[in-house]
Amino acid sequence: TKTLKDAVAEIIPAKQEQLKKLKAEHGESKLGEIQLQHLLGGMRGLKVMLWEGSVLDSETGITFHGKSIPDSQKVLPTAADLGLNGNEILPESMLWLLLTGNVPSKEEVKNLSAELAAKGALPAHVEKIIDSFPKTLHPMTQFAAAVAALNHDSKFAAAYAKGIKKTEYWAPVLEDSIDLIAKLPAVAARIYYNVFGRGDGKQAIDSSLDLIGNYSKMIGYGDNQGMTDYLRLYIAIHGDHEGGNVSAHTAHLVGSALSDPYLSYSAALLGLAGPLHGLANQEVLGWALAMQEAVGENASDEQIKEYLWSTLKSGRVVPGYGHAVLRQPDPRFTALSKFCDTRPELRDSSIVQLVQKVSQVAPGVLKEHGKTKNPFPNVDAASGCVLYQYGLTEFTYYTVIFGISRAIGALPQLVADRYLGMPIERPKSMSMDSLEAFLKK
Ligand code: NMX
Ligand code: MLT
Repeated sequence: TKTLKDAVAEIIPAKQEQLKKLKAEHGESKLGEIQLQHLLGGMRGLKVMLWEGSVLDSETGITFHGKSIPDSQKVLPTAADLGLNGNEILPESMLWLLLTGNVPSKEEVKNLSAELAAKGALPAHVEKIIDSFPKTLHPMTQFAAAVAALNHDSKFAAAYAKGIKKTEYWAPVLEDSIDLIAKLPAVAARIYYNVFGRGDGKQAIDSSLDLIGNYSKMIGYGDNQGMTDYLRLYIAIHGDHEGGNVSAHTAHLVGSALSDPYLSYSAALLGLAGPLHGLANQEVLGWALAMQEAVGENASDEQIKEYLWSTLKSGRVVPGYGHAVLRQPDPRFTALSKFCDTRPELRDSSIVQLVQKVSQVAPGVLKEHGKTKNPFPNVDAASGCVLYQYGLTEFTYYTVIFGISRAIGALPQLVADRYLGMPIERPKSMSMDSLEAFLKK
């Protein structure tokens, strides 16, 4: 049985060779052309980043090292495989896949889970920082600040200060990444306790449980098997969405300055906190509840249409719909909806039913509206209503759960960036005057 560090070390020579060959054989090959509209349009579609863990296809959605969500559900070890309750993928299994490209054995996941539990406790200074925040400070701001403060103990920053060789950077970056992932549940649970007074404020880590089994227990859902299963699935499938999304891209950019994983991931969380990105899951719930309030529990299609139009006419976006890359319903939305179909407590929930109904009505309205390139639901359309139904009703907290997850995708790429020797990211920018001058030539 390998450790995760051994498994990463094992793939590095082949990855380095692959990069060397690509550079040597295709260094000057064209991957497309840059037009002015790209520069002005958020760089949509430009192939300008290396990202190993996953690739997003506009029609079929995300694959993790070539595996779709259903493929991953078939092969990745679950809680039951570790002798725990529950049949959903463990985020530890996804982390292993994203870091190495290989499916881990049950034993490997079990050992990784135990390592994460052993490393999960918070240093006293971070507990104090979280405890000192006003309850009115948004949970995502608290999350990012606490994660940045964890860099006090960064192994990479300490090794860099001592003059570690460039070829060895990846090992302390991996160590910091594992330490950080291990501590995210305790950070998130302490924020939940401090702001909302729910869960276990003492953050006790149970060494017999997996990462998210522990998290669920810490936020007060240890006895709710449905919620624990949901959190495992949610956190496993939100982990990676290729490199160009705001949070992953930010972690990669900040990491390219050799900022350690804590600083890089803290910056990523601040991007995730924007309403067009991760905060959309908070926005969806607020919006859906306001609709429920306005039109009652059993809204007709017509009432939903009217509500959608009132949102659009007021100049707001419909949260949970559209995507910068996807042009079909998000397979993560489909996976979460399937989860709801298998659980009577969710199938019969009025808020889950409303969200499902909206997903059938909204695409027609958004098509008629004619602006968005993708009228279909993204993952955020579905993720919050399940939390709400299970009693986690404080929706300003929802993006924190997304933030636990994204680490599982963004941090593996930081490790790859370091073993591949990726340089500092520094694209060329242009002013409008310099663009005009350039285009006149
Ligand atoms: N409701 C209303 N208008 C929309 C929507 C929507 N859901 N989605 C896109 N549009 C508009 C968009 O604002 C833009 O308008 P304008 O020309 O006036 O600036 C126009 O349609 C074209 O936008 P697109 O090219 O389709 O989308 P883009 O790639 O720029 O942005 C999102 C992608 C995801 C930011 C956008 O679809 C959106 O704002 N969706 C709602 C927020 C959301 O659900 N975000 C979560 C994304 C997933 N995540 O977890 O991060
Ligand atoms: C994500 O998971 O990061 C979102 O779907 C946004 C994106 O991919 O651009």
